[in-house]
Amino acid sequence: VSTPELTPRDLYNAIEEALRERGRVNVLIAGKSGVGKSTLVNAVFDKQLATTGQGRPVTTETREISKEGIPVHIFDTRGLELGAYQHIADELNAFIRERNASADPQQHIHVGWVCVAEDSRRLEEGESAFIEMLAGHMPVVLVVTKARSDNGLRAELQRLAPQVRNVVRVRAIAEQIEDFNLPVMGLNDLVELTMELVPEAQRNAFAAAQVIDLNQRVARSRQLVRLAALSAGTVGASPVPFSDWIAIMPIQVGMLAKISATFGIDVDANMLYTLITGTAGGALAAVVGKAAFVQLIKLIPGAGVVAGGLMAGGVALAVTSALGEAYIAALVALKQRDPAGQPTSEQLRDAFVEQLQQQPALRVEAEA
Ligand SMILES: Nc1nc2c(ncn2[C@@H]2O[C@H](COP(=O)(O)OP(=O)(O)OP(=O)(O)O)[C@@H](O)[C@H]2O)c(=O)[nH]1
Ligand SMILES: [Mg+2]
Repeated sequence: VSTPELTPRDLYNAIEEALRERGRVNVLIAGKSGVGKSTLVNAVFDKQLATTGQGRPVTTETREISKEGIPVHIFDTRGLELGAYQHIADELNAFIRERNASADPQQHIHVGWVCVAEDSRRLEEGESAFIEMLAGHMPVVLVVTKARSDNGLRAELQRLAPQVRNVVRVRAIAEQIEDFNLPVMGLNDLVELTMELVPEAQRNAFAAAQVIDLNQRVARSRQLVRLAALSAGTVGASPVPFSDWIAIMPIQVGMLAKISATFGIDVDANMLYTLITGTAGGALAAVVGKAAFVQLIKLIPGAGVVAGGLMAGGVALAVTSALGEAYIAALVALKQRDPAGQPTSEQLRDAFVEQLQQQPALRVEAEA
């Protein structure tokens, strides 16, 4: 029993209500050519936005369809045609992967609608495989299009495609068969069901985007570390072994400042200077202090008293690099604990010290 049809206005209000605080929802519609994907998109938006037709495949490439004021975007796709089935499925898979690789969760595809025409009375192997692929990315609704008579097909599809969240029968355009008027049906059900899946889909997208976002920040930060380590190495290669520790400090403070900014963490110069000089905590001073420096020089093969001045360049590079890596690891740990939060200077120091102790290049003090 389907619910009585609401007016398009009601539909929009319901969508808006459901989405007010959730941002945009991206729906991907897929299925064999001619099952009525584009027609369904038009029916949902109550407007001719997508080209439809009979005879030959109509939609030739993925099109993002949206309507002013509605935060739902539907990606109408090229039909899975006989002969090019796998090719098109792979293309769609690549498209989804690309969208879902964005650090912005609003760009991800959140929900999938896989369409099967009711008259086909079949779920083919290719369609099952496609559903399985899609369900690996997002919640999927199986849409039975051009609904006329169910005859147990819906239940059968539910059994055949256990990965889908629901099977919904729709009729996107009214039909007259003999003396019977078959009105548009199922659109509300489909939209309502989809909206129920949105919080979960958005959460997934948000979590995935956060990981991507974090990875991107790490990659950018690593680049900063490489640059800083190189300049520290150059400065450190000057022939005065220990005065250069002072000389490379500004490079290291600058590096930490830039990494902080990359992670969107507010730190002031004092906080960073304290982190580097270690006056905030004895543990830090012990780890990166001069004692460790001396030990490091001893550890480097071929380094002796004479080579000391020269090797300091390599040491400065190694220490700066280790400092940077430890700082990145600390920020990742803090972000994973509290993605939106700003760490206090104590939290920052504790996380940093913890990571410093795990850096092989800096572990000399403890082992010596
Ligand atoms: N009777 C009836 N016909 C429909 C319905 N939905 C779609 N059609 C018809 O089916 C034909 C194909 O519809 P499209 O929406 O173009 O199909 P499509 O899935 O987008 O096809 P491709 O773009 O080729 O992949 C058109 O002639 C539509 O009018 C429906 O609910 N009832
Ligand atoms: Mg189409």
